[in-house]
Amino acid sequence: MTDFSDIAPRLAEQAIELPSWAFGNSGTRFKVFAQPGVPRDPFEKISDAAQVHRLTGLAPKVALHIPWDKVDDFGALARHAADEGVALGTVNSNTFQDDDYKLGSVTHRDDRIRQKAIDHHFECIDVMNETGSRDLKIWLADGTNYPGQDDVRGRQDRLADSLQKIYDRLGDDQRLVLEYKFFEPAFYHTDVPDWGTSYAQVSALGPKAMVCLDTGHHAPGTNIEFIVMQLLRLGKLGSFDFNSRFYADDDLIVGAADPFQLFRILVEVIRGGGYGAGSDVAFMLDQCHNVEDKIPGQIRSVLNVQEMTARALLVDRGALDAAQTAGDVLGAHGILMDAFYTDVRPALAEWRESRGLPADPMRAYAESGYGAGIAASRVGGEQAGWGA
Ligand code: LRH
Ligand code: MN
Ligand code: MN
Repeated sequence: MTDFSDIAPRLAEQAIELPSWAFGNSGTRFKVFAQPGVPRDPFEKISDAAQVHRLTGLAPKVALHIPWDKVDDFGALARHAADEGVALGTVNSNTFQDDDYKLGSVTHRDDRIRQKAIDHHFECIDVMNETGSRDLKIWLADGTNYPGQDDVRGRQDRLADSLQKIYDRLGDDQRLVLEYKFFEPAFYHTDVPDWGTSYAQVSALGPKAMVCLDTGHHAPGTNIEFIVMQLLRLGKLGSFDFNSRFYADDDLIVGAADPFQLFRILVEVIRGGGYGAGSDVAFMLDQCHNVEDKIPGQIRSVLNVQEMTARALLVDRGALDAAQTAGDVLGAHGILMDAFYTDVRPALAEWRESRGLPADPMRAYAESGYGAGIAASRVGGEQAGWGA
């Protein structure tokens, strides 16, 4: 087996982007439970995200969602982030909360509405120019509920045309990542339902367009690590939205529902060159913390990714290749499982301490008093949440 000391240097290459919306109030369509101390504006969301990075060293960037995180001065938001020791990351567009988009946004038959959706993406690129963000992430709620409701071919053609217009606005160092999802809010068909559709659309655009894989956006039982392998092989895996799910798009803490799946995904990421220095794959979280505390929820999440990354790095590649070449089915499987079953937590605690980080970031947060501080100071005012 590979030794922890062999992989330790590679752990320093890990960088996970936090979603600003994980820090706001969120819930289901049944109830949003308000939590004390929740940020009242994007500046406070960034401050909370910075706590996660301070205690783990794993989360140097925060992804924004427009218009949820709209501010008058994005330069000031970027400077605030820098003061807090983090940077602004991916900019997410939002064409799913406007009455005009009931029947579609960039796929809409009405040119006025379609142009409005394209213009929103231009506005997001303007934000990226101010924040220094590299990636524009597009997830579309576009789809239909009933067979015959619309011409799905025409929608696909308008999607291609709209994406081209958005793509043409990107700067040389900017990228577009197109996220797919197989259902919801539309239930009959979705215009970007799967990685194949996303791949076909971004391939037609050019080298600055990539696929975003949200782990919660697949049918149950889908072999997600195979998709990871294929997109890396094709050079088109732009980013992850990590979360975990039991049933649908649950947006629960990554690695909570199925740690073994997260391990298998990370094994393919590493195998395909998608991890660490020299890789352009963005590792984002896309989660909501409806009943648990938000900052510890994010700390737990990045630690889960780190633990599974360490285990995936521990796979003895040489021995695995030899077993696979020899046709040793159970031997090869056993080599993978040896890495998966290795408890890396004590070694990671030591590794953290050696870098001046708390051995146990969850406990360090609980003892820091930060949670009580924001609960006391952020009283009154409108609290920002998912969709606010
Ligand atoms: C859609 C999605 C997408 C959105 C986010 C809030 O389900 O995964 O990434 O931007 O949720
Ligand atoms: Mn997502
Ligand atoms: Mn989602």
